[in-house]
Amino acid sequence: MQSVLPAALLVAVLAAACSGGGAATPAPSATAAPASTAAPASMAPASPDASAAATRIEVTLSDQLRIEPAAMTIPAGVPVTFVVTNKGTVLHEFVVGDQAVQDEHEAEMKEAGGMTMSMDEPFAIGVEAGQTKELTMTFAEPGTLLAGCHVIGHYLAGMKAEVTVK
Ligand SMILES: [Cu+2]
Repeated sequence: MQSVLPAALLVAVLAAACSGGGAATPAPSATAAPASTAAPASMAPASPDASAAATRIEVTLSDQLRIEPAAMTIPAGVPVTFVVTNKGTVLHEFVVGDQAVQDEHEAEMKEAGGMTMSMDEPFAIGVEAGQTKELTMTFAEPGTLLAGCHVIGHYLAGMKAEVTVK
């Protein structure tokens, strides 16, 4: 009796091991398939570097209340880093978003009595005079956006740029 149970267990274990092994074999090959699709994915570490280089955009802010370039085109679906330099002598902002975002931020700045942002947001940075800061964003969809500075009076004076995502 005692030997029967272990034997039955052994058979069960063997059966399980067999069927399990059979099932497990497709499993590694199934993970091997993603692994071979991971070959493009393992190329991905290289392509972020390449695309990161390709999607760094140098931007300058100036006391002439201009954002240069005034029009920029960036790719959708990959991280884009704006390298923003304030060449002026006062603080400027770089706020990226559609018209609604710009209007909202303009209103916030007015409400705050012209107090500049104390902290950066995922879509906006304040850049002190003479400094360079980076803002990295990924735009899921093609479209036309704006970049603007909302230090009081700047946006209305034309401190904005067109950002085309495609
Ligand atoms: Cu400004």
